[in-house]
Amino acid sequence: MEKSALQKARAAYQPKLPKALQGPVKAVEGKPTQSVGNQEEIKKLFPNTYGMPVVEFQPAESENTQPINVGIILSGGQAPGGHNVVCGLYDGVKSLNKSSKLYGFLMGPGGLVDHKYLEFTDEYIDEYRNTGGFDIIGSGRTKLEKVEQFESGLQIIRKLGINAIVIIGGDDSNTNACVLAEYYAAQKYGVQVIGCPKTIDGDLKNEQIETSFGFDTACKTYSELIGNIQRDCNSARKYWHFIKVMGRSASHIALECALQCQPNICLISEEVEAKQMSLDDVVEYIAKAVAKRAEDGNNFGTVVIPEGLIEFIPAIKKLIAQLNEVLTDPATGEPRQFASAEEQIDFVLGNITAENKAVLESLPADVKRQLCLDRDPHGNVQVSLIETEKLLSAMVGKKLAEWKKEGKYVGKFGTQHHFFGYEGRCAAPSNYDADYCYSLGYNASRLISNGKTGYMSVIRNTTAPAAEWIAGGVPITMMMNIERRNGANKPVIRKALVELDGAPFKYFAAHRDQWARETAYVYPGPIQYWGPSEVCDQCTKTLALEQQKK
Ligand code: FBP
Repeated sequence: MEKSALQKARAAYQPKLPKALQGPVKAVEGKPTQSVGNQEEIKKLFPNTYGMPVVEFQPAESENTQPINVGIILSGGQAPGGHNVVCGLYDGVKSLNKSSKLYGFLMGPGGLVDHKYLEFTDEYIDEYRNTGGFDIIGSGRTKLEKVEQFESGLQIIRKLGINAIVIIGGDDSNTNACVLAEYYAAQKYGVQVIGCPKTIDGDLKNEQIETSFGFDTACKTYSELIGNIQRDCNSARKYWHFIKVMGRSASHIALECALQCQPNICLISEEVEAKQMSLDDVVEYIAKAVAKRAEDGNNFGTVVIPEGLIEFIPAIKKLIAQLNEVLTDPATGEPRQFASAEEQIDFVLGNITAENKAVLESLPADVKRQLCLDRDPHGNVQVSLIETEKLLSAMVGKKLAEWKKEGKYVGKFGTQHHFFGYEGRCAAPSNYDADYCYSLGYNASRLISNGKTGYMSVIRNTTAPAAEWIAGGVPITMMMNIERRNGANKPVIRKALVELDGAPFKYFAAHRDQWARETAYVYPGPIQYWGPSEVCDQCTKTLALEQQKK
């Protein structure tokens, strides 16, 4: 594989490990744990993996050095640092015993079910150290939830003599990891399952998990791009840039980019919902800011939009909830099958309330179509396919034209549109993500050698220097509650949305009026890998603000 100069230099970077993982470890166990909600139901569903203690690793004189064979799976959307989790796990199992083996299942959870895999070697692993992407083994969104899949996976697990499976994924994939761990434990198969918190969206975090990996690098990449646009915007002074950023339902990415770049406007879906804002309220909020800046002679600006916004507008949220029910076959709990998109849309229109139908009909044709069509395998509306940035800018343009007719001064309104998502998911990991991911992978090897299953690999205290990071594991059941998904109540990991009383949002809310009127742009520039620590080793502003209060 040909390498760029940066890749070559970066390959030599040795990611940092917490002090506790630099030699033999012992597992120190806390008290029994409880799930975040619906304790009785979760306990019943996970009798073998419920209530286990939180584990923290501490340096020890010696440790269990039996060889272990591990299989790893990359699940869902790419996130910078995934390769380093694999490298950390590889180095971790080899450091226990040279004859340990690491297998990679290809193209996501489907690789386990279909027995598609490779065995990692030193040469293979070395090609991928500190690189972005998931191409080391590929990723996929196959949902691992059926007994047939677990049993099919077991055949290859037995054939390869695998002791444990590590699943690198977001909340949905880790929920599935927990179900798999419970199943293998209940069957007494002796196969351990460990999860790893991945997603650029930043919505897999809680009291125990400070951040999901990839969020740092993805936000820094988007912020570089937004900063570049802001500089262009401030140079030409003729466009309003509507910039949608990924993040699925949660607005963490939008908020972090706003904290880094200080755009004129940033919408936060969670606030839109809390304030019960309609689509028209959102449009009016933007249009007012545009008109105010026009009064100052500033016919330009930036608007950052979280991709899941549409799902949080209360009327649309209600509509989506009913669409999800209608699109699920109650007999099987599986998505209904249709011969064509048109047939699916007709079925939907014939089976929703008049109120929801009116909301659906009020939306532009392409948005309407996307809401009615298939969900991803985990039942999520594919919000990245909805062009909210274009929808909003068209509606703002219309509103301004109406105001102009009424004699108000609204200035000129020229627009540009951007969607930043795929641009950031495979970026070369920042030092933070390179170190964090390597530690998560290495740490997973110690959870396995200590006999744990149904745990998520966890590294905490990450705003401190890496040597002081705390390594350990958290039972996945601890993060679970029951939620309505695809027309049924399911045990799932609770998704972390932006907290309106949290420090990052409060900081943003305290400054946004000033940023809206003035041109207070910050241009963060590209991620730096070498140089002064204050340039190269900073975590996200979200994490820094969240940890400050503690
Ligand atoms: P995960 O939740 O699997 O980490 O994926 C994150 C994400 O990048 C979202 O931000 C986005 O909505 C979605 O994936 C896009 O999915 P796809 O890669 O299938 O187009």
